[in-house]
Amino acid sequence: DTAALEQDFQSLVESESRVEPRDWMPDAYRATLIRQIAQHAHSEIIGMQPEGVWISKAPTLRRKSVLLAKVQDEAGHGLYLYAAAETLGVDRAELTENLIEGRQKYSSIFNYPTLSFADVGVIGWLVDGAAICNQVPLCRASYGPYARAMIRICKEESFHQRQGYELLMTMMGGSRMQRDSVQDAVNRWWWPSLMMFGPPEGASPNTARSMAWRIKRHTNDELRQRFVDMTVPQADRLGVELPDPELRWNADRGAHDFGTPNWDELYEVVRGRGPCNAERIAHRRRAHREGDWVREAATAHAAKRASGTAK
Ligand code: FAQ
Repeated sequence: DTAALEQDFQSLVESESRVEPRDWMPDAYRATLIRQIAQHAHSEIIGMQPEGVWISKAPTLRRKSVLLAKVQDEAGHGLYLYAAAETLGVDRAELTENLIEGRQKYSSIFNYPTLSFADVGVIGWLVDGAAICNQVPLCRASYGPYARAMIRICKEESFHQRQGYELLMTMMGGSRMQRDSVQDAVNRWWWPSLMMFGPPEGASPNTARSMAWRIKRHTNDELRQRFVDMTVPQADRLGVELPDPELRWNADRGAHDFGTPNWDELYEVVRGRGPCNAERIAHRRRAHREGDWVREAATAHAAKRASGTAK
């Protein structure tokens, strides 16, 4: 019966065994994974837009090729993740429809505009830095296909984070205008980066169950704290200020105290009312419709091959 199956399933995840696609799993576990993996995949795909607009405006050929490679990696991450979601019985076409019809979420962070080239560096440093903090524990998620996708993604995110930091180091060694533009980008991206980790304890309905299932390993607040502690020395080294007057080392806790993000802003952005939500979805919808003919041609070609009539 289901209760016994659930019991066995819980023992399996608690023994740190991986759950594989053909194994029995509770419906709610499957639904939670589809939700999280789909949101994650959509984030990677929508996440190509803020930086993508700077590819044609990059200041040198070197910066252009690095940025192009990074944005292509994000497309690849989206594809690994859609493939992982497909092992749970959904298909990518359906997930894409859910995204462009606004039925599924993607990370709040990609609804902010990129106003200068310094934003490219700050996204690499802070946004990829936050993504790494959140995703390294997901390499041990109980669902095998998701955990394995995460290992590869985290390696690439580390490169992304370093390219951002290196770009900012270069700009901080440049003119006054360049340094100011880095500080301005840090001021705009700091709080939204903290919000990426999700709502705080008490306002995060999924955490307890996802932790019991060993999908998540830490609460949103624990990972946010880890990110702050990791980032403060990097900011010092870079010579930028993090825009939080309450940020200070707390020797008793062995961690930094910091201010409270504006949670109302996070909820507004998640509900679709952030600065760029409409633009991001409109762009994605247009790109998808413009690709209709490619999908039709590929499907027709596959059918011809299957029937042996392809040249
Ligand atoms: N934005 O109960 P919880 C990247 C939603 S990194 C939007 O705490 P959970 C790399 C949440 O989904 C970014 N929605 O939920 C890159 C839930 O929605 P529901 C993507 C948010 O799942 C870098 C509700 O609020 N990374 O793309 C946000 O336990 C640079 C309640 O929240 C991932 O997706 C938010 N910030 O924890 C690409 C990592 N926070 O139930 C390009 C995998 C929460 O209504 C350039 N995901 N929500 O459907 C996770 O680790 C988790 O899903 C969390 C949320 C931590 C995001």
